[in-house]
Amino acid sequence: MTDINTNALSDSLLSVLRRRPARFHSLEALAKVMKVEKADLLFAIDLLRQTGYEIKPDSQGRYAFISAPDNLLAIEITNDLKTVRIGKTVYAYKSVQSTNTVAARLAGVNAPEGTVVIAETQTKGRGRLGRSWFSLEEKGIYLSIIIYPDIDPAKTPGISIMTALSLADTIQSYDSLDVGIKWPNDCLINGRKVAGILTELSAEVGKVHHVIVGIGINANHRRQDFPPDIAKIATSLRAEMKEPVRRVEFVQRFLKSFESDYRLFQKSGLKPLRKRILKYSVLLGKKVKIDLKGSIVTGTAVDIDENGNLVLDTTEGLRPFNAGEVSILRRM
Ligand code: BT5
Repeated sequence: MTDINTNALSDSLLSVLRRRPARFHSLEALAKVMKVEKADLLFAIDLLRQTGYEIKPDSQGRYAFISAPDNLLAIEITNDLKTVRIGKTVYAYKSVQSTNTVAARLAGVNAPEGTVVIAETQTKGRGRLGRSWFSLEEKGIYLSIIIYPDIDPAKTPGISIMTALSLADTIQSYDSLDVGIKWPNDCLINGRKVAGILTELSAEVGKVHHVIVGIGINANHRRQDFPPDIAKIATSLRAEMKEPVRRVEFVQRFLKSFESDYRLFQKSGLKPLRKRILKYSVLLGKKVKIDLKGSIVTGTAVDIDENGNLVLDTTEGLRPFNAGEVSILRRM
């Protein structure tokens, strides 16, 4: 696990400089305000610059904040984040095996609800059923949110589709991208996968201990950045928008959207979210097949119900499914 966090002094220096961007401050004034030595400040400035911050000196040796890097640093994500709980605590890493694994460990020691684990890359990023998630360094967004929903474990499948909704709203807020949700856990743009969700839980009968909501987003990948097998099915925000996206801003918008959907979900389940989910669903009205670990059922997708099940109209009537691999058979 490689850390990329700044330290407490550089963080507070940053927040002082940032209050007045592009304005120069003398080291003497900063040292006085912050009650530290000038030498420590020079060390902190150096650390911030190494992390990618543009901090400029003038001819009189005064310093000004110019710009922040688009690195997924804890201090950047929490800076001016408009949420109450989600993302208020952030653990940021350059590289981890899987953000879901780190988050599960933190949930085991009661990290606060809304804690986010985020990384620039994952060496063992995972999808469902032991599949892997391609986690290209510094191009994507790989994050996990820890939540402790006070709900029946049977309702937890709804969390994936709820998250897909928050993600779809965030993606659509860019350039009105034509995003869709493919039940149960994908966001697509023009039929290609731009993001996937992996929800993992710890529960016992009647009680959820914690849920880790893992989200992988292809943000700034160019088409040629994907290996051939994934290139066929994947896209990125950059490939669709024809320009890079600021990942920190995307994460902040997403956390805000997630917080508001999660609040509704905790109160009333998927009921208040269903209409919006259905609006994004790419399966509704389509003839599909669902692979249930070997047995295949075909039918027309007609609904996503209040438990997050996909409802198919089959030869045996309406049937709800709470998991499975779905593919569209033909357009209707
Ligand atoms: C998913 O699984 O779509 C869930 C992916 C969740 C990834 C996040 S990243 C942060 C957190 N930490 C983790 O370790 N995981 C979560 P699934 O529906 O099983 O889809 C996996 C399949 O998607 C693979 O078998 C590939 O075919 C394809 N795939 C892999 N990487 C991809 C990518 N970057 N973009 C699009 N498709 C990809």
